[in-house]
Amino acid sequence: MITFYNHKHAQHQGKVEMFRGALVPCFEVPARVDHVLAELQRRALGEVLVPLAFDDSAITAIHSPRYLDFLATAWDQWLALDPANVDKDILPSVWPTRTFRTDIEPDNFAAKVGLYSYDAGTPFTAGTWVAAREGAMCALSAAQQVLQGDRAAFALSRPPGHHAGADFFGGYCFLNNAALAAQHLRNNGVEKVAILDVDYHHGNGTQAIFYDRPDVFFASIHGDPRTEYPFYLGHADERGAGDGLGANLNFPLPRGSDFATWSMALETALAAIEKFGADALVVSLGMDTFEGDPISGFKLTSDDYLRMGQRLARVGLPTVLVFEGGYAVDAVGLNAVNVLQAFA
Ligand code: OKP
Ligand code: ZN
Repeated sequence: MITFYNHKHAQHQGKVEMFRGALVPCFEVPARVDHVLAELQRRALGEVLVPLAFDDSAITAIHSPRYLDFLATAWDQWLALDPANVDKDILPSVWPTRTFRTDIEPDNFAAKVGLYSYDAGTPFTAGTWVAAREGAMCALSAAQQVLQGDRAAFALSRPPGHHAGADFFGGYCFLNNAALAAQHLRNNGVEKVAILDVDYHHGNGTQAIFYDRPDVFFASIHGDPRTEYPFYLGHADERGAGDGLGANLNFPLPRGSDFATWSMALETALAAIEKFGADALVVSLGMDTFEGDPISGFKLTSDDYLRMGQRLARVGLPTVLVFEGGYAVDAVGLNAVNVLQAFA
C-alpha cells in the first residue's frame, strides 16, 4: 500500500490548548506522525511518497471560500495586530452562539477567529495553513491512487481533519481530509462513497458536510457525545436530512467499551455500508480508541488493530485510509501500522 506522507506536518506545532481553565501542552504533537512513519519504514509496508499538487478547486469542493481565505491570511492578520504575537499561538476566545449572526464577517480579528472555530483547544500557528494544505494534498493523492486502480492508499498527515466543517476549525482539525478524499472520488466517476470514521471522537465535521447528501454515506463509531468530545453531535438519532436521510449512521458507545463491543458496532456499520451499495470506502483512521490513549476512553489493544485491518480489507472495496487522532504517542506507530499491515 502506498503512503502519501505530509512532509510539512511539523510546521503545524501548537503550543497550548485550553483545558479546565488552564493552558496545557498540546496532545496533538508532531511526534505522532513521526512514529507512524518510522514504523511503516521499519516494517517496509510499501512506498512512502510526497503528495501530488491539486488545484484549489479540489479544496473549494468542500470548504467555503471565505473560510479558506481566513486560513490563508490568519497568521499575517495575527502578526499585524502586534509583531510580538510571533511567539504565541492563535486561540479563539469568543464565538457566535445561538441568536448571533454569522453572515457578516467582523473586522476584529478575535471575532473572526471565533466565527471560524468552535473550541479553544485548537491552536492556529505560523505553519498551520501550509501543513493543513499539504495534508489535504495527501488525502487527495491517496484518493487519486485508488482511482488509478490501487486497492488502497494511506494518507499520513497531521493536523487531523474529521472535526473540520465546511467553514470552521476545531478538535485539532482545519481541513477535512476524509471529506476531500470522498469528494475527489465522487468527482472522478465513483458514484457512491462510504466514509467509516473509527476515531474515538465523533466526526462532526464530516457528518455535517455530507448530512443532506445521498451519495456519500457517513458511519461513525465513537465515544457517546453525552460524555465525550465533541459533545454536541454524534447521537444515534442523527440519520441524515432531506435527500441524505438514511445516509448517516452513528454508533455512540460508552466509555470503557472494548473490542467485543466495538466490533459489534463495526459489523452493523459495515452491513449498512454494503446495503448502501458503496463503490469505494474512505476510513477516518483514528488510533485514539487504544486502551492507553490519554484523552479517550475505549479499551482496544494493539492486537485488536490487526483484527480491525483484516475486517476492513474483507469489505472488498477500494479504500482510502486517512490518519486522524491517536495520542498515546509511543504506541500510535505500532497500532496504525497494525491496521495497515493486516489490511494489506
Ligand atoms: C481530535 B481527534 C483534552 C480535550 C480534548 C479535543 C479532542 C479532539 C480530538 N483535554 N479536546 O478526533 O482525535
Ligand atoms: Zn479523536
